Formats: sequence, C-alpha cells, structure tokens
Amino acid sequence: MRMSKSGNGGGWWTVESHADGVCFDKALEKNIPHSEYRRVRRSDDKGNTQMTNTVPASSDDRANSDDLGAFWMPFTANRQFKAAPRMLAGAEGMYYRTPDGSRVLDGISGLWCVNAGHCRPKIVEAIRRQAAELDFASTFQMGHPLAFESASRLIEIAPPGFERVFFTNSGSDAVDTALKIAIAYHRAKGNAAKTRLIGRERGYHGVNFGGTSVGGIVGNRKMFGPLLSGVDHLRHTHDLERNAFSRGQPSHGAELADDLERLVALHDASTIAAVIVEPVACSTGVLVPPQGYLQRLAEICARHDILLIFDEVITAFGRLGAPFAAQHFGVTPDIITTAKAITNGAVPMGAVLVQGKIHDAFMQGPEAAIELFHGYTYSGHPLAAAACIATLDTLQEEGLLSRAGELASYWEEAMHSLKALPHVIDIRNIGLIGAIEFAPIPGEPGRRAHARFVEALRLGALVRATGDIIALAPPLIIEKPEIDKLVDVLTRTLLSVRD
Ligand code: PXG
Ligand code: PLP
Repeated sequence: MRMSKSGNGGGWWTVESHADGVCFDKALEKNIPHSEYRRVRRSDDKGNTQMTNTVPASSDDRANSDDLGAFWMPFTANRQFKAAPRMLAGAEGMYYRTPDGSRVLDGISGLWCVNAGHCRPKIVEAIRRQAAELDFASTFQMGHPLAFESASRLIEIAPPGFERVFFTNSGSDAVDTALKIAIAYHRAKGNAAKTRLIGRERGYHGVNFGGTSVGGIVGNRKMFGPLLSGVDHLRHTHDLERNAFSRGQPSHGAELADDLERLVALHDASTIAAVIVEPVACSTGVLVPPQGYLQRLAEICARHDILLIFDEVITAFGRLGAPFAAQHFGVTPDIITTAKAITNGAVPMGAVLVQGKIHDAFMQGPEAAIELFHGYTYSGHPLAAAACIATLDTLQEEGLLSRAGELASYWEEAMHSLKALPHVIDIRNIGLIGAIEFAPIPGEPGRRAHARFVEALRLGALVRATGDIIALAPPLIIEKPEIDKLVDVLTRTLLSVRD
C-alpha cells in the first residue's frame, strides 16, 4: 500500500492508491478487495437507513440509485469509505445520531461549523419560515431586507473600522473574493502594479484557484498545474523542536513574520497587493501563532501598504472566545474572510468583511456605474441570510461568543492530560480548539491519526484526522462533563490502537 501527501480531507496525508488492491480499515482486517465491495442502503419502516454489503459492483450497478457509487465524495478516500461507510442520520445539540441509533459526541462541530450546536430551534425555524416566505431573490440590482440586515449584524460584532460585507457561498468563494478585492483596491487607488499575493506554507484557503494558489498544502496544489502566477509564500510557524506541548500561543517564532521582509526585498512592495493568513491555521493541524507573530506581520504589512487578510473561516464566531480571532489577538487586519459558523453550518454562506477605506476606494466615478464586477447568484441568499441572523441571535443570547474564553483553561488541562499517551509528540490548544500530533509511521504518513479517528468514532466521538494530527473543536455549548467524555474516549482510543 502506498501512502502519499495529499489533500486535507481524510487527512492532510492520506491514501493515494492501494497497490495491493485492498482497502485498509475494516476491509483490511478481513482482507477483502475493495472491488468486491458494494454497499446498499436499506430503509426500515421508521426511515432509518442501514448499509449492507452485497454482490460485487459492476458498471450496470452504477445507475442504481440505492448504492453509494454516484456520489464522488470530497476530500475522501472514496474506495476506502465505500468499503466501510461511516454514516450519520440525525443531530441535536452536542450529538450526532447514526443510522443504527447510537449517539456520537461531536468533537469537531461537524467540520468546524456548528458553533451553537446542532439543529438549534431558532435557526431551524428561521430557515423554515424563510423558505416559505421568500425562497430566492437576486441581489444583482435588486434587494431583499434580510441580506442588508445580516450584513449590519455582522458589522455590529466586527473589529473596529470594518464597515462593509460582501456575501459569498462558501469560505473558498470568500477567499477568492477577498484576493480580487485586494488587487482591485490597489488599482482603484492608482497602484495598479500591486498585484502579487502572499500566502503561507501549510495555509488552507479553500479550493478555488485563488485559494489553492495562496494555500500551502502540497497535496491540494500539486495536481492542478501552475495555478495563479505572482504568488509567493511565507514560511509556516510550526516548530516542534522549540514549541512542543506549548499551552496556548507558543513562545518562539515571532521572528518568522520577518519572512515577509524577505519577499518584499525580492519582489518590492510596489508589486505586492496582500498577505493572507489564518490567524490559527486549523486545517493543517492547528498551528497556533507564536506570541507576537501576528502583531509583527500586521506592522510589516502596514509599513509597505500591503493589505492584511485574516482568513477566519474557522476562527470566527466565538471559536477563540471573541466574535473574531482579530479581536482575540488584538490585531486588526484590512479584510476578514469567513463562512461555516456564520449560519451555524445550516445553509451555505460565506462573507468578506472590509475596512471602510477599502469600500470607499471603489465608490468613485459615476453613480450609475457598477463599482465591483464580481458576485455570486446566491450572494446574500434569503435562506442563508435568515440562518445568519438567527445564528447571531442564538450565539449572542446564549453568551456563546465569549464562552470559549471561559472554558479555555479547562479545555487546555483536558487536552494536555493526553500528553503521556503512546506516540503523542505534541498537544496544542487555543480557545476551544485542540490538536494531538502523533509521530508518523515511517512510509505511512497519516495512517496513525486515521486509525485513531476510526476508533474514536467506534467509541462514540467524532474528531478530525488531518495528517498525523487529530484536531478538535467542539460546539461552544459543550459542558465540562462532555469535555471529560471526549477526553475519556480519546484516552481509550490512544491506549487501544497500538501501532
Ligand atoms: N479558509 C479556511 C481558513 C478554511 O478553514 C476554507 C477557507 C474554505 O471554506 P469552504 O467553505 O469552501 O470549505 C476553509 C475550510 C479540515 C477542513 O479538515 C477545513 C475546512 C474545510 C474542510 C475540511 O480541517 N476549512
Ligand atoms: N456558469 C454559468 C454558465 C452561469 O450562468 C453562472 C451564473 O450565472 C455561473 C457559472 C456562476 O454561478 P454562481 O453565480 O452560482 O457562482
């Protein structure tokens, strides 16, 4: 079996091919070739679904709507998954329910989205009501009230100076929108040569061409040709030698922000439009910024008139104990991208928040002229806008925007209690985010975390495997006994999976 560095799904490192034709996981235990597997969904009279193995798949079967063949799953080892599917059927609060009725504690908020917990009544009701009231209305030369209201509500909780919101469908769209706005901003200011974009090694900024280009995960990049030109990358901040088992922000590495000066010296500031970083790089395994790093990066950007974009697709909406990570770290960027928890994961939506000066730069020329030739059919979609407002209501009414701060020290202790377990080489934490890094098995990167993800699920907790790291980010409604339960499942998992 050959392993290779690839996407961020199923692991930053994941299986690329099965040279022996056998899927690992459960199929491996039984030594069953994946080609002989086909799963069929059966529903009982209560509507519960169950997966059953049946006859070998053939091309004739592909049209069968009951099998798992048609859905090409994102960031997933499709053949491995379909040989041993992991299905969810329902959710409420902190828990998922599987088709056979067992409860799974959600340790990763779905996929870093469900900050207020699952199926919250106010959000469900807002979406239901909106679907019946106004299903769709364009925001191109038209409007509907909730799009404006949701933008205003976001500005109310945004850091100082943020005045405008551009809506998108996802985090990937938010990133590409932000990069385009940055280049167009400098052009509007008369600096048309400022077009270069700087990302960071190990950064994740979604999967559109712009985000892939500024992203720094090799598996996400290598299959897609030359990508955007005029892009460069800062060094990442991961430093196990100096910072392993840091609690919260590590002490070493602020000087890595000076890497931007190297790129300025190489390209000249007059050619650089923007730097984009995740305040905490989550997808790549929770890289917490060293103390002083973000401040230093912001200072260098300001000195060279380079826009600083914080990609807060994961870190916004209370994850660190403040509405945005920018407020938590006390660093104000020029642009913020966000998505995911903006609707509590219930309806796709992303947003780009910009400082007043950026929007102002576009408001020139005749009033009848379109100022920014950019937008999505679903920018400010009524269902998404309704879900966004209801999400903000829920987060604010329940004090969830600050709750991660209140739980952070309990969470930190809980995470670091796993320190001595087998193969653990680092534990990281900030706000209600955690990560456990394992020593990789030589030649089989990612296998260790994947095996533990599968076992934790069997024991009743959903976590995320990325590379040789298990990432955690529970809904912000989590109670201390549930943190204990998560730690208990992880402890048993790390003790029982030996290799
Ligand atoms: N930027 C950041 C910082 C993200 O975390 C995106 C952009 C893209 O958002 P969309 O909505 O287009 O997926 C993300 C998304 C993981 C994982 O394994 C993380 C994301 C998505 C899928 C998996 O940690 N983050
Ligand atoms: N492709 C075609 C042919 C379209 O007509 C459109 C939108 O009108 C798009 C792509 C973009 O779709 P969206 O606005 O949902 O991003």
